[in-house]
Amino acid sequence: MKLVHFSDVHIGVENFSRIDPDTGLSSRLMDFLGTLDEVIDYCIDSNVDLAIFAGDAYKSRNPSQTHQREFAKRIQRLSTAEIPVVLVEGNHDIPSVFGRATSLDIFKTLNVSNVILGNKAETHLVNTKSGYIQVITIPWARRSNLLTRDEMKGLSLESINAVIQDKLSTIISELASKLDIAIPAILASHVTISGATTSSEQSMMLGKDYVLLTSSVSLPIFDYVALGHVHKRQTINQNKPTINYSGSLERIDFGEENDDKGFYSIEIDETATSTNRLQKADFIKVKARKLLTIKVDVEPESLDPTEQVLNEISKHELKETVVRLTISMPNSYEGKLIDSRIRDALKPAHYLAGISVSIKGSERVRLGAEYNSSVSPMDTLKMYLKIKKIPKKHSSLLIDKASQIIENSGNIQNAGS
Ligand SMILES: [Mn+2]
Repeated sequence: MKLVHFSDVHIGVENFSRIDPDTGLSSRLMDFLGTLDEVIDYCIDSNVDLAIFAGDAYKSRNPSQTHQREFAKRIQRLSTAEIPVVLVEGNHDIPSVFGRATSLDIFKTLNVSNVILGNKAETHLVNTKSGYIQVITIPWARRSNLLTRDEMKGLSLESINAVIQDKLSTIISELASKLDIAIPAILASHVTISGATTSSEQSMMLGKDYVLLTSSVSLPIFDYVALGHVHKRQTINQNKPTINYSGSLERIDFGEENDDKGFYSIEIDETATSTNRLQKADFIKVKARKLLTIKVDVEPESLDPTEQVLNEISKHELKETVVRLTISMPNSYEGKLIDSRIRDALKPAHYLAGISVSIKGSERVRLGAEYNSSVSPMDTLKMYLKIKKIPKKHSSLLIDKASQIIENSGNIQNAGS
């Protein structure tokens, strides 16, 4: 039995984007759809028995119609190829307001064949070409689903998280205890597991998540545990059950510059006994957009700092990359860099994320369009005002005004972690 495990597609992340002149769409949307296509192509070409999507289809809880259409197109391809696909809801798929539809609900509403919606903690018995498999889905937990308002009263966020962790662990072990040991079983969840490592800049995640212990999910009845939410792909547990985060399909910020992106191809021997069904869990790389930091340390004896920077740039293949340049140099070279020549040399890149120059320990930031996607507009403004040495009474007035404008412009920031 062959399975594919992927997650964190995040359609709608459009940082480092150009507008594609042919389609009018953001080039980064094409990137995100392109890597998702690689997953779907693989599923169809290898005729897999089951695809597991471990959550976070979109960036926003309110994805645009275009984003929804493009995701649905790809799920439809699996459906038409008669490959069952389990869609586990992630935190980005679930609205914060109780009662509102999630962005994946539509597949259930339309009763799309071969699509199994993992919108609650339950066991699905999936009939595949190679026989039955049991899939326990544990979507991202809305607090209000696990705790009543009374239970939450007076509790700190930490205590609420502790209750959620407890309840989820109990739910998983109860569901697991009812599994049929004669049939392959996997757990698919969108969740943070303690011990998972994140990339250094994790702009899509915030620190307020509940966290499950590895022991809550590493139950021996599972042949494989397919996780989503953490964008860095990793193996949490090597032994039975193998527990993997497949990670996001695209790089979202420079913290992921050196991370491989892709999905897992799983092979389960459905005829083996429960103790050794898992045959293979191979990570398959996709062609995610490359992010590249070029660092130049201008030496005190350098004759021409611009030449040294250009020389360093020339060592890199810039085509198709999102590039950022960081230069550090002694203060004797201040004002000696020829900006236009440097920018010309960086032109072949898909996108210039920014140029920063630091002089003898003091940071001079030239604000590129998106020097660092994890820095919020407010922080960028504060940085700018500081660099420009704007007097405090003026800068606080500007910050006030800016925050009003940002608030009024609505939901331009991440819809959530
Ligand atoms: Mn997530």
